[in-house]
Amino acid sequence: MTTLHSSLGPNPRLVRMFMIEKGLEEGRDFTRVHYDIIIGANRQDASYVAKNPLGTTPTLELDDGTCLTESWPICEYIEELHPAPNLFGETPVERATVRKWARLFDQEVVVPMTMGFRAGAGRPMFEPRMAVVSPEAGAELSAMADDKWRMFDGFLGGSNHIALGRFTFADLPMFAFANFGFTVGWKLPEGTDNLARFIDTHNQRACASVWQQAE
Ligand SMILES: N[C@@H](CCC(=O)N[C@@H](CS)C(=O)NCC(=O)O)C(=O)O
Repeated sequence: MTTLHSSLGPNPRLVRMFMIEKGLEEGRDFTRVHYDIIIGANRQDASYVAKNPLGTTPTLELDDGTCLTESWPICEYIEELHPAPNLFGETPVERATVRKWARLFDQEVVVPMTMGFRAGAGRPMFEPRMAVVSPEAGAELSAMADDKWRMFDGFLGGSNHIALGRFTFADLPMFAFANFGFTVGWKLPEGTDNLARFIDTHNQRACASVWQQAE
């Protein structure tokens, strides 16, 4: 059976949310292996690093042993196998639109937010395992990420969907990284009422349950 190698954190949880949205059930459609990333179990397990040389989660291991990594391409793979409900767009233009928003969010928010976290509150966990910028640079990156959260608040406006006016993949990274932030003491930047409403709305979805489960 397909195995999702997973852990705490926004990236594996993004894939788990996507699977729930696709109606895939743990135990029936895939198995899940959990790694304790707080203690670095993911990077100490040689058999896991053989599947994903970066040692990060998630990895989707297929029946034939192929290991897919990177949360977004894993979701696109799942979309191809399970086209309904459609979450990446029905037409080339729709797909380009969904990918545009996801890429913009990845580059403008996810990169500075995660680098800022690793240099700040996450430093004891990450410094032993990867290059981390100085605390001062980390604070600047976190402030840059907050500015870009404000930009996304503006893009959302009165909608609860960043792309296509309906629920798509592009909503999930925003929801996942906000929830990740909340678990590590981050708060929505001032003046992001649209984002607050967006999060409240998506908290009602079944997939939000991954943020309420102890792991
Ligand atoms: N770009 C990757 C990021 C993967 C990643 O950084 N995963 C985190 C969990 S959210 C992780 O494994 N952290 C523990 C570590 O780096 O040791 C993706 O989209 O899947």
